[in-house]
Amino acid sequence: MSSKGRNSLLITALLLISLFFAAFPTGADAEKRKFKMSIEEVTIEVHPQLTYTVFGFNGQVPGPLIHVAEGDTVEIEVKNLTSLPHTVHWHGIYNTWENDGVPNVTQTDIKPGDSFTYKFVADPTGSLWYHCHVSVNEHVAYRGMWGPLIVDPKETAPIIKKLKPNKEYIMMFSSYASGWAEKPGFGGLPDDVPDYFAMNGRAFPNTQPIRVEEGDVLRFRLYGAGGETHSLHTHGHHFTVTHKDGFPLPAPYKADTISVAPGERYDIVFEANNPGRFIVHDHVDVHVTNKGKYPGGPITIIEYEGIQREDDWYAWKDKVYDSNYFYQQSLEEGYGLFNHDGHKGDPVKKKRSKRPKRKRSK
Ligand SMILES: [Cu+2]
Repeated sequence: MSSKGRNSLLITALLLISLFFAAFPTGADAEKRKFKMSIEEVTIEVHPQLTYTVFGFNGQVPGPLIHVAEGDTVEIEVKNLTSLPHTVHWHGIYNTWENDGVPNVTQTDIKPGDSFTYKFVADPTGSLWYHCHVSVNEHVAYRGMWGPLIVDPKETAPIIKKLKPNKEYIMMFSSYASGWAEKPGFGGLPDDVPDYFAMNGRAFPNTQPIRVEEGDVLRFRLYGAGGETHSLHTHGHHFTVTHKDGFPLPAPYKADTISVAPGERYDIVFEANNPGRFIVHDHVDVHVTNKGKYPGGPITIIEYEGIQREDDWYAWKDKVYDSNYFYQQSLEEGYGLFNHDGHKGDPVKKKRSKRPKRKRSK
């Protein structure tokens, strides 16, 4: 055979092989994914007037985004670097009981300095999450011990195929009672009155805008991460509620306000079709205050490209923009565990305790 003939035979063979793999996926899409997380005691600036001590996964609030595909085998080693015990519950996962993360029910708590490795298969799909299950009234409600776990389905839900969102945002709601800010290990009592309310751990103006172009289709994944019910309202836009707790709704419905109770998740989708600047906020009126002062709390603003932001009265005219505050960029980076520097806290400044002077005995 001529070398020309051999070459064309080789090319045909390669073409056939690649066609075969394109037509018949090999089943290699269910991956084994191994991650490591630490739990760290840090402080975050919730608001210029409120610095709060938290137990952050990888030292941040929200914790890192864990993004996997349906059927993946996930293994996560969690190391506790704080001075109190914790566990991790994988909220929404059809888990084995030994990996469910409940102290004194499925495991002993993870003591300071110790580690525990959780294993599960990513099933079912959707907007799931993880959180501590020790002293949840304090650790989950006030100390930021939660993060998003997104499991992509093999088959996209019909409503998502129809609406085709091209930008996704994770919004986790919680609150703080400022009296417990510097007292980790305490707080979360029935008579607490939370006085700061937050979206991804921070209260307006420390929250961030959502910058869009006309024609973008936005998907918000809303989480009731703390102890309060929040009621999200979008000005200038109504949305379609597509998922509840990760499950696609049999009958998606339209709304402009949606209540998100503790533990719940809703996915909502809408088109950016009304250029301007529009507030998106918690409609529980007392929540849009910081220590009783309006405006504050869970507020963001949809800012369209092409709309100037220079009005000197505009609250965010000088905003230092963090484009990954809602994990919008991380969500586009495929699968893995994604930290975000903007969510990281600072090391706790230990107050110097004066040591009592020892009396020297001669
Ligand atoms: Cu904990």
